[in-house]
Amino acid sequence: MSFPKDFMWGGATAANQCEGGIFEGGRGLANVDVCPAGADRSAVITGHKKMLAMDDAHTYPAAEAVDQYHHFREDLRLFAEMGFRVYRLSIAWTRIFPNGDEERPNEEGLRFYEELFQECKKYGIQPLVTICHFDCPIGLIQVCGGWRSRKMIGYYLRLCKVLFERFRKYVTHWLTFNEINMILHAPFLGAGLVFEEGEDEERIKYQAAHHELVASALAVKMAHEINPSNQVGCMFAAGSVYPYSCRPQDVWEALKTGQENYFFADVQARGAYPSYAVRRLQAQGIYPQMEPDDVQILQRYPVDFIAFSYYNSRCIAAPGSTQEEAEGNLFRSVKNPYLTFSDWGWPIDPLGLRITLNEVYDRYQKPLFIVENGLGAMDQPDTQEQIEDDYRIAYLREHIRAMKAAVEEDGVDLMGYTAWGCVDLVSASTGEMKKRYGFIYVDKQDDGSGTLARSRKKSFGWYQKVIASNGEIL
Ligand code: BGP
Repeated sequence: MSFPKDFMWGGATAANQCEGGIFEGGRGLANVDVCPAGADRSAVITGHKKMLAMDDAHTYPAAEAVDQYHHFREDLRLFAEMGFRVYRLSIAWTRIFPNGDEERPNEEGLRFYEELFQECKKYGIQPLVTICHFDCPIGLIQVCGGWRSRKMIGYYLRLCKVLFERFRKYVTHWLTFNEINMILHAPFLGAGLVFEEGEDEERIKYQAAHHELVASALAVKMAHEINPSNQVGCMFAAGSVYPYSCRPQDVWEALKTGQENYFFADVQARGAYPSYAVRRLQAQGIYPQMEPDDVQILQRYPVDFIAFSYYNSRCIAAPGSTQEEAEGNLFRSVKNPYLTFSDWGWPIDPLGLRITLNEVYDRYQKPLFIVENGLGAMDQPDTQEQIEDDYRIAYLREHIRAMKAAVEEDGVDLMGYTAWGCVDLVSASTGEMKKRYGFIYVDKQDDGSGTLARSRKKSFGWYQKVIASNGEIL
């Protein structure tokens, strides 16, 4: 009774948060490039401030990020030293199709990822590829308004076809969209949506979500046709929703919030809109427009496995409650009095991971994959230039313990675990560098200074032992 021998231990990153090099290799501009650091970031990522180009008044942390574009060999060497069996990364769409609507892909972009995958292969590290991690070409936002348009399905599938064919011999594990449910909370990141004054935002978000869901199902179909060994997962931001109290109104509100969160994976895993969503979207007059074949497409091509990120649970009270609001992964919730919080106010709830694993497994009965988990914290090098990140070790240890219990004691079928931001990278919600998750420190600061040099934190050696012992030594 322990983790399966082939349990996939590793780490996860996203192109826009680590690659940089946004003007290199023929790459085009993407939504993620124009999300500034600072006060305007929130309005931009939620689609309320239109920013489709860079200006001089803002700084754009994705432009250089931690320059993995030029450091990937070094990063992979360090991942291999930690014993990674899997590395989750994403493709920058505009490296492959700079504008999004080209007929032919950009060879230089393909070559970059090919070299990266060759490097993975050299170390026996399996890539787990997120096809779209908060990534939408600016060209497509200009041409058709991002995922509000059904045309996006065709552009996305063009990208998928190129990836599945070109990287057939390197990649067999794919995720269609990162945190697909984030479209409801950060629609510019999730779907390239920018709202005009007076638009019905909910209707547009659910229409865009429908397009992504159809695209995701068709990507599953295509992946299996091109290589029967391909396994494709959905990916959503998980975290069980607790009622603030046992008052039925709180319980009901928590259940509804949970359903809103599960809606996407319900469609991707079970192949149909759940009845609660049909009724509520119809009642609000925002049920998406569908083509006649859509129902069948969703039904025929469900995902093979369920991937999710877990940072924290959420706590919900009935409307009208005066409970204090909590921070956390772009979701609204109230402060859970039984938990402690990170420096960014995110709740810390390891048992919540076990609860979430059980809940998700009960719901879908498909293999699960934790593809993000970790602690965003400020790291200060000590006088010897070492980073003693015991707080990160403590967080990860408790979460891995909870995951172990779910596997060993509850029988959850779990494929693997990739810790988020295994090498320091730019924060998605805040654009900061100082919110660090890595086992590997990168000398890059919020003001853009730093040598980009990599160094091992204390957690590096700790995680190395965790992997070497297959989760027995924590
Ligand atoms: C998820 C995203 C990641 C990542 C992570 C941590 O929502 O999939 O891209 O960044 O959260 O969040 P943050 O960077 O805001 O700390």
